[in-house]
Amino acid sequence: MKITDIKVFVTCPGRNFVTVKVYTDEGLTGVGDATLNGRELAAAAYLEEHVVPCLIGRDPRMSEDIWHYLYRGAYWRRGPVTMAAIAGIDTALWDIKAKAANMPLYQLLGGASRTKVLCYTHAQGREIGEAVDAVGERMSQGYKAIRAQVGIPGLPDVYGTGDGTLTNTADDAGLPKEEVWSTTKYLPRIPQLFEEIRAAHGDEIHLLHDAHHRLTPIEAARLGKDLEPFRLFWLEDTVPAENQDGFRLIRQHTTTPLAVGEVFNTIWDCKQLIEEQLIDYIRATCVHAGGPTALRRIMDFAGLHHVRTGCHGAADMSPICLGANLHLDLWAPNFGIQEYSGYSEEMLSVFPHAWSFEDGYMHPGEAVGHGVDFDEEAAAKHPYKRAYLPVNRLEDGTLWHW
Ligand code: CS2
Ligand code: MG
Repeated sequence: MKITDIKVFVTCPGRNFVTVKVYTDEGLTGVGDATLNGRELAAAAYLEEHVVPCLIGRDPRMSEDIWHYLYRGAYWRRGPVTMAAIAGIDTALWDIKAKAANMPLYQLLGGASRTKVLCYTHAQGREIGEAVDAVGERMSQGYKAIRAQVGIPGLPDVYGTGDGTLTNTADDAGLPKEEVWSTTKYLPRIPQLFEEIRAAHGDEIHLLHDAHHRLTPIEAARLGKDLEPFRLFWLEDTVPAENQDGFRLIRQHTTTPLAVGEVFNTIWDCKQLIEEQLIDYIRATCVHAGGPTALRRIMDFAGLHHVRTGCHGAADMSPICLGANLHLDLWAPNFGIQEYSGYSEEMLSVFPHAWSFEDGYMHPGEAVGHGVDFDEEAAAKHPYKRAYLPVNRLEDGTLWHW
């Protein structure tokens, strides 16, 4: 079998997605997600200008060799753009391989280790009461695990309290929106939030929270301790994780489970965190971590160290990434949970899919391949629209972590 063509599509059905489509001389095609929120055209150009010419004529079944050709062969290894581009190709090749084998991708990985995939979704509110009600609404939709976020008095915009659709964000000039942050105002508010959620909804519902990289290790330790009575499923992205050592101090102070990794793009970003069991869940996801070839290595490495998977699944990775994640989730012996923040009907119109949601669980479906397709005609109706993730500053103007 040979690759005859590779096309890269950038479409914007409510937010931008980058899709790779690989064509073969046997008529099989595969699709992959290469979306990099706020830098979509960088990933698309990397693919079109530097990757596609090298792959025409190669055997698409040689996904391992092609992965290393693109990783080692680039010389300039790692990084979000490179790894999202590799992910798009790799996911498409696994799609083709599973189609050629006439089976769903999870069967190719080793079969199902469970009958369904526990997922979690988002609930938020500017006021605690609103967030408590939003958790109740999600519970009525069948979710067994819910991430709760809340506005902070005195701060106009706070991560996770927007309209929740994560559509394209930019200011009126089409540039990054600027938000304001205060950890001092944030820290006392979050235990209040979870005290009221537990009081309203009991102890059974799994609760999660995302600090979105904004704390120092000792602040994260404080928050983890303060949240212990509410038995969170996990506290996510407490501190920026370039310094993996930073988690050692948090670990020493709290038993609240820790999750990190949605921004990681190779196993090297989390090797120490996993080896030293400084975290409980690894959030690496197909599109940012280099595709199924790389993600299953991270999953297996995590499994050696009591670390479970918690793939990132916000709406800024396409339904293709979610679909591929679900196959890895169904297979992985150390599966933990899958994020599913949902997609609009407009987004789903571009990505016909076999995955399903029922009563708080998902399943990738039994379609051959990863079970997600790309409707080129529908995509053409939604041209790319430049957008950015927000930028965050402290109240004194210091550029901070968003
Ligand atoms: C968030 C993401 O879902 C999450 O855990 O951290 O929604 C994140 O804000 C976006 O993926 C950034 O593009
Ligand atoms: Mg997050």
